Amino acid sequence: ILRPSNNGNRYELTSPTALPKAGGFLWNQKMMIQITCRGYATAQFMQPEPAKYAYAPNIEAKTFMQPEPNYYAHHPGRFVYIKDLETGQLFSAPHEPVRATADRFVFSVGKSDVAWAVEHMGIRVEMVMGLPTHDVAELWTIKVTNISGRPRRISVTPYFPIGYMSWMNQSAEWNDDLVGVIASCVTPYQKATEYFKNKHIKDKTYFLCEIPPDSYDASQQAFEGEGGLHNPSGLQEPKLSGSDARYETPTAAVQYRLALKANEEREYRFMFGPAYDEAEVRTMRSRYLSKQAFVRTADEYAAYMARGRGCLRIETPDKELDNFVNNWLPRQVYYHGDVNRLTTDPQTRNYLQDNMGMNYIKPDVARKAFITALSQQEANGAMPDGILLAKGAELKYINQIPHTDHCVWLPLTLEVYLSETGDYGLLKERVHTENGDNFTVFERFSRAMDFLLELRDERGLSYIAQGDWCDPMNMVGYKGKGVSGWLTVATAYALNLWARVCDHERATDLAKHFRAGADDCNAAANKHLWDGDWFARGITDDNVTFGIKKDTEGRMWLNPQSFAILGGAASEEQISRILPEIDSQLNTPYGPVMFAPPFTKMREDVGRVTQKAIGSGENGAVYNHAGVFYIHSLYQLGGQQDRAYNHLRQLLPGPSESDYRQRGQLPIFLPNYYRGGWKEFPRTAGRSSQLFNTGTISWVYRCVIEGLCGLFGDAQGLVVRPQLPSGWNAIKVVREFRGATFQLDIRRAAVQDVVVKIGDKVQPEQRITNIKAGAAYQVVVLVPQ
Ligand code: CEZ
Repeated sequence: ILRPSNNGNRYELTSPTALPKAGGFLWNQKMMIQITCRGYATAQFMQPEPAKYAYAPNIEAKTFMQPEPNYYAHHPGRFVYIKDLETGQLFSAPHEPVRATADRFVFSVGKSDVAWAVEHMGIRVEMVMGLPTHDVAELWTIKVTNISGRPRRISVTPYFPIGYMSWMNQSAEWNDDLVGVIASCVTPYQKATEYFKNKHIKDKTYFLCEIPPDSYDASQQAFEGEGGLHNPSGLQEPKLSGSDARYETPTAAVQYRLALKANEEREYRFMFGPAYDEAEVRTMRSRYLSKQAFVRTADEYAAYMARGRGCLRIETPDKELDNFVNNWLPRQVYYHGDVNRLTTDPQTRNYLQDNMGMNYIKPDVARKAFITALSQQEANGAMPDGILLAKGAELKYINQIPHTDHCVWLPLTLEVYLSETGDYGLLKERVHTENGDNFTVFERFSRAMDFLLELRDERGLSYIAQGDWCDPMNMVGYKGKGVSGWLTVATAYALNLWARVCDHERATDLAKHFRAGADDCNAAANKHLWDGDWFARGITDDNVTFGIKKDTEGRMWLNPQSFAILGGAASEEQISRILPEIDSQLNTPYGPVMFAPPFTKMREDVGRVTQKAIGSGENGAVYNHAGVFYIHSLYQLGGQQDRAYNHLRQLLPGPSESDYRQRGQLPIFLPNYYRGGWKEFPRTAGRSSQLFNTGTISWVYRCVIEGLCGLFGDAQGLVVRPQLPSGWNAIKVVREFRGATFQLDIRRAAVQDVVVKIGDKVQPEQRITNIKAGAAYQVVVLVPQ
């Protein structure tokens, strides 16, 4: 049902029912579209807040991108009906709305387009969707071929529902001049002030045809009629009715009636998107809607995607992993760094981590992100809950809830910037904030670290307020006293990392100060949170320690363990107790769950995380972001290559067919979670959230590059310290680093410790120094058996 094609550049799914929610996604800096194998689509564009041009049939709540989307018959989608005019038989491509069983079905996701080939009733339908690089629009090619070996009379009816645009004003009509359906609305609002903002937004949706159709419908009701979407009334007539929509739900259905000889084919092009006015529609049409323009645009878009190809190529015994790492992982990292999840106020921790991944693709972008983030630092050194990226942007949704962890992410993500670029000059830049202060980056980091030190109670534990990394853990500390065990040990990790930078900058006293602070956090964690075999998750406002042995729900949590390893709270002896507990309490075939057992009812001193469905989201899912922190901690620890690789591999769907079916997702991205509840609800365990917005992704790239391949930079050069799983004898790696290319042949040999050779020359240390930009290095790396 599933296979890579075109050298791993595409993935093909040959059933519309085996993984019904599986899909692909395309984006540019202004828009994103996620489309399923069955043709359901969710598109958003920035103006500058996320907006839609194809809507649900009823009023949709405006919210952030949700996991596990549900699809239903009238969900927005892109479809084409094919009707045999002699027999009256009907099917639709890709699969919805008719849901006929096709003779052949191929859903093919590429990096820069999404395509289908569907054959049924002797007709082949090929659909391809692409995007421009700089504009908001979908470019569709629909090709129909008569493969029945005899002459046929058919109708071809693309159907792009527009949905319920607005309760104030919505309409649609055919426009002869523009050759398409133009739908118009007024974005609903009530405050007079909003009028002046809304005035400039794109309230039109267009569906344009390169070739004028024989008939059309612009009213959903007229098209669908009594027949329903399986057999719309409009298709039961000789032609579509030419309807308009007057404060009625708009749609775009256009029909071509064809007589095709055997093997004859027809190719059509369409455009779908938002516009401010008809003049803009006209401009878009002339810019894109032709064969030449489609070809040119596809090339440009492919070049845009190629700029996100990343810095690593691997050849290992695990072909599926290779495929993912070489083709799809950097693409998803690029998506995050390039568009910031299509929000104007990304959560600070997300913004920093998404940009962490960008260090491996375009370090300049990451550099700028530090400056942008720090320019919004508060006067007391705290980082805000979200970073405002557009003029007039506001903190929304979760960013209105006070979280206490944002400063932690500064040194964690800076570590990668410095190791990739060696650009310590960043630390000397001055950054001005609106509150009038003007400190260097270095000073700002120190202030943020001091803020974390301040943010602790008399025991030395970090306050949690209404959340830390875990957004919905909102009631542990809402009365002002509760503390986070995770944040306490994560603070130690951040302080230790920052102390190293202080060393490099010869700020010895500061280094000492921050190390002492880290030791203090770790001591407090050990005194108050060590439960004998693992660290507790926190202590509530009412002084109840949780995430401990005597808890029947939320007994053991993953994050405090990973960060206790990373930040030094856990001694070797403690680690030797923690790891087997993670194996036995948290691991599942789909990866470790974020905690176990999941909560079955509200715990008012922990918060709404306990109200989420069992095994979904933060309530004990295989929450990949938490999983990859653990993987990172294993690679940092060393000597844990098998555990680390095993968990790394679990992040990815497949390669067995049953695993693909269970997860329900193509191995072209990592979702934010897979369902947990492995013991409670095995039927749904492992199911993908399908949400490709996730902080996981930059850490996974980091773990592959720095952990598995062991190739990370420091002030002197490129350190080489691979951590191959014990089942592997050799791998080949191409790594781009500081402008040079390294071709590494890494294999086991009778050596005591890693040996690095360039050509025949054994290097004095496990590091390549004096790197020349533009040079290519052939490196042989011998690792112990
Ligand atoms: O949001 C993510 C956040 O973007 O949840 C992570 C957090 O670290 C990320 O910064 C863990 O909590 O209930 C909620 O509010 C959820 O927390 C979600 O918002 C979650 C979403 O599923 C979006 O990815």
